[in-house]
Amino acid sequence: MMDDAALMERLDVQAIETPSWAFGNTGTRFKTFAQPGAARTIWEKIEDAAEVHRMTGIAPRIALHIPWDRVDDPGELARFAQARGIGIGAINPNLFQDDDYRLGSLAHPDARIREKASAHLEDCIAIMAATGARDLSLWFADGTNYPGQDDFRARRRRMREGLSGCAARLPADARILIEYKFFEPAFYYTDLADWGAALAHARAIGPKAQVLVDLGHHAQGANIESIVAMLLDEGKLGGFHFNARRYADDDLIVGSTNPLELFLIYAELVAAEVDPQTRTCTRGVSYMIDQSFNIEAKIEGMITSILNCQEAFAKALLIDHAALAAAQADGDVLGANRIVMDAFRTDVRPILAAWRRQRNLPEDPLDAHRGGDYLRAIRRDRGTASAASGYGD
Ligand code: PSV
Ligand code: MN
Ligand code: MN
Repeated sequence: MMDDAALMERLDVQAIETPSWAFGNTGTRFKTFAQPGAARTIWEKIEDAAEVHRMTGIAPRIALHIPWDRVDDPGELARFAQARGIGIGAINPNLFQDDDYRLGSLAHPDARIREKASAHLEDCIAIMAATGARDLSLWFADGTNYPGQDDFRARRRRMREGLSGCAARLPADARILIEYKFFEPAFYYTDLADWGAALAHARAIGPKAQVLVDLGHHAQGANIESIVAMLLDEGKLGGFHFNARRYADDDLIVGSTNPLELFLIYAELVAAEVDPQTRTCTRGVSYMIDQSFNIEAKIEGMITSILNCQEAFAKALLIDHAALAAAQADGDVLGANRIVMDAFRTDVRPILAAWRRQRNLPEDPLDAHRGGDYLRAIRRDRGTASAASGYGD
């Protein structure tokens, strides 16, 4: 069992990226509700991400989506972020909102469209090189809607070729994270529908490719923590997109409806660190939020998400692994379960408050933000920008 001092030290290493797209006026395809003070530009999104980091101490990078984020001079952007205490996180190319991508991007039947998609990936790689970003986070809308529309194996080979070419162009120490999603926007067949499809590509490509797990991208009831354990064991877990889902790809606040799932995921990460066979596999894992806030206050939503991750991690650190191994070896079904659930049920809020106090962070980040000068200033200075017509616009 971990004592308080050791727990606090472990909490220091946690870092979660915030996504630029959560700070602007994004919503659903039905309606986007504009909010006073919502960020209008990438510069303002960086300012907001810096506020989240100031309040929580564990959100030191902002992930970008290209070209939702207009990046004319990536070096300048990185310096702007650095001056505000944060760095540039994963670069997310957008290969799904161009008329040319009607039949896909890297898996498109027409070589000219595949080349266009690869050229966009190269542009994103240039942004990585200029900003020091380590991860190129790849999600594809590629798929088909009807049987016979295209050839599964041919599409898979085109996807493999495109991904391999992309990985080969990465800067040293950078990697592609291959994100899967079981449906949408294609409904009959999705080129990267599950961890198996992503893992097969990542293994074939080698050390520069890993798998990204987005919590919203699985069928109802899927055991995501076991997928995490398996990918760690394969040395192929690259990162997370945290959110909460009930029906589809809901992108709601992580831990709001799925606190146990989030805890069990962190429990697998902690367990893999305790295990000498997988210890090194946990080191490179990236943690990111992939959410958008429509009816809730955006910066508050992000602070809440980050704090939910911190709480889940702290609880996972409390699991008594020696006792758990003994109960498992004894076949003590409910004894083992109780050890895990005891950690989940522990109220870690006092120790997290103490952790913040010791690090000169606000003891209650949400209250501090609500009552702070930053929120007042952005509401006053930014006004209410007109809401975009769709997600991410
Ligand atoms: C797709 O549903 C996804 O999860 C991908 O990560 C995109 O880049 C992101 O959402 C956009 O919010
Ligand atoms: Mn995602
Ligand atoms: Mn998603």
